[in-house]
Amino acid sequence: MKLHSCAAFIFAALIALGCDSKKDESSKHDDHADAAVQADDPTCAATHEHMGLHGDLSGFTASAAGAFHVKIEWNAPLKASSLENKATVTFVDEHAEALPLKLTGFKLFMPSMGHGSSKADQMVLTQDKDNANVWSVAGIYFSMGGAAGDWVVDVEAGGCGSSDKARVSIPVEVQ
Ligand SMILES: [Cu+2]
Repeated sequence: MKLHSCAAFIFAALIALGCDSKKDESSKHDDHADAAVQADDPTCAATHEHMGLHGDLSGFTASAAGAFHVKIEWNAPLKASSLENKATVTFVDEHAEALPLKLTGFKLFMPSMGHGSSKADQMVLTQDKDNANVWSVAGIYFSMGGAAGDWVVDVEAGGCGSSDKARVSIPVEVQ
């Protein structure tokens, strides 16, 4: 299932720790962080370290099962029959908090014609060193031009042993 299962697991772990005898608050927080990281995938634990910072979801697309929200920012202008196109992919949760995920799929598709990229194998996906929720995608090849909205990207990403997907429209022309 989704990231929620991870959240539930961590929550249970925190409750268990909460039954321990009262010590000073700071050491208790340390215990919680260690337990969360050891008990599960670090990417899952990380989603709980930023609670309370609610940001802006405008520009993001919700995934099919609600596991993440994704935004794709494009270099401009986009050009057909070129490998120079690049994009930046950002994942956040429903509170617009950074959500570290592994980007496992970035598939161009043109729904009106039923085809994708003819050089999809040229793409390079790279996770940002400092922001685990941000990926850069290079070598994006559009087989043909299109008006804004003609092309979409089927994004797939995972964490916590699960994955989810989102179809993101490309809101600019491919020349
Ligand atoms: Cu086409």
